[in-house]
Amino acid sequence: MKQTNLITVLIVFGAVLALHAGAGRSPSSTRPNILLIYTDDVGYGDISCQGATGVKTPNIDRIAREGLSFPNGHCAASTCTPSRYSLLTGEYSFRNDRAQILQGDAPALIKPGTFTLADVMKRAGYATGVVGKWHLGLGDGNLDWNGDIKPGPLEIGFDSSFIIPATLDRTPCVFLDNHRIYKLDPADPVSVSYDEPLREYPIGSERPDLLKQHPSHGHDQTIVNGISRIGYMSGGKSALWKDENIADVLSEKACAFIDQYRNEPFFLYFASGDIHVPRCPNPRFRGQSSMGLRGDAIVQLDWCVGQLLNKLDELNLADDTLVIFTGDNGPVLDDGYQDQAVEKVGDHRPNGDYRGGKASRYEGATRVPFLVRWPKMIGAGTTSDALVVQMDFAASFAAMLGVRIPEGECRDSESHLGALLGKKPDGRAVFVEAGIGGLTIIQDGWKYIEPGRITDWITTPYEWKKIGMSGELYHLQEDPQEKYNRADRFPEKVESLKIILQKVKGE
Ligand code: NG6
Ligand code: CA
Repeated sequence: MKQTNLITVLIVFGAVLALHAGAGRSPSSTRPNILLIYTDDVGYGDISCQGATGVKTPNIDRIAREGLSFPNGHCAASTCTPSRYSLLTGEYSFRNDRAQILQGDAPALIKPGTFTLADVMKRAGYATGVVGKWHLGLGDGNLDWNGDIKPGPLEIGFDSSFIIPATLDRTPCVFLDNHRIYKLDPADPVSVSYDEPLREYPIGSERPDLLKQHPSHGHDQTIVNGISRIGYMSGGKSALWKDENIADVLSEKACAFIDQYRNEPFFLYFASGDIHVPRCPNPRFRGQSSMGLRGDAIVQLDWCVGQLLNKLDELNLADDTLVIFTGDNGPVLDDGYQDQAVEKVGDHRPNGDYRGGKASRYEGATRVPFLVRWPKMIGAGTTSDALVVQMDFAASFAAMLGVRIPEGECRDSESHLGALLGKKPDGRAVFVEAGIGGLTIIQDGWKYIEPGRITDWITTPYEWKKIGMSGELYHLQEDPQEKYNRADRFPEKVESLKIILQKVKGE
């Protein structure tokens, strides 16, 4: 861990640290609960407080109105698994070759013994929980889905977990309650395969007549709930999820966690399945946006956020809870199902004014909604231009809570607590982002995209172009939309950013 500016943070938050020594178990103005609401594929412009036109998000907007918005807030990567890897480990995903979009039967990516964001919170005495999408692999390579499914979240710092193993579009389509499949009948064991077809349930490519939502690319294997997925599965009939009810189940579990730990500080990582494909919101949200299923899934997500905020209000915990609303990567329209996301987007701009989205390396890939509310510490309705990144939560919360991160762990996480709480105007100086096709480095408003393929489409199949040997260079303040590649005009800038990138990589 690098502790840049730790001294300043200590001065600003001296009181926090001093008071911490005498803090008791209950949440307080020095040890707030942390509710991290993490979305899937929600773009910068997909929320109404950031310009959405096709959908209204009053509950998400409430976080912004009562808290702090970071227009320059980033996830670490342009797809799910590497972003979540960096969020939890405080380490760049390029340091681990396996940190790529995982199948549903992939072994655990984060090995037990790794010190994670959840460990930071646990070491500070918090109750830690995860509810929602995992997508970081499970088991040690020899997984029996009908026994104890581990290692997983419980082996890397979470006290409790209720998760979707991979993503909504991948088998197995069941929830895991701690180590076990939720509602599994032992007489009907689950098998999962990503190679050999399992034929107990129909397969999308063979029985398209059974589908209620058709794929546009891939997604034609086992059919569960009228939707064909990536991967095969058999068994577990009593445990299969119904897509329309997932948001209800997850928000209920999250609220139950908050209820249970109302009297002690808690850390809840709530990873919503929305708005990843297949978009299949509950019928009560249908038609609530002008954008069809993709917009209606945003309405559902907003409803979930409302459930959580209401729960905090009901328990009188809002003042002592730091709520973060952010997500794993930029937006995509068609992502493999014919859900009319492209046809119905209208003038709504999922990536705001930025270029690119999911899978890209332009700003739309990682510049995601990033809102923070903590009424006792943060001014309502404020905005900060600081470059803040999710990978820094580990070191920042460790600094806030007086937790020492073991040597060599969370190695890329920097404490920027002052920036995250709106007390300091500057955040990170240097940040490296992982996209499909290569890396990108940001420093002092300059951005260098290394050679490799890149897309600025926000619909699949992506159209890729090749970035030549000199890479691409943009000045984000002057050209936030990345229209003018300045690599040829400023070769010395390109060189200096390349050198910093090599240093970060350890080359
Ligand atoms: C892609 C899938 C896409 C989505 C993505 C992962 C196809 C054609 N596309 O390979 O549908 O699952 O992986 O999304 O299969 S993520 O948000 O979890 O990274
Ligand atoms: Ca995602």
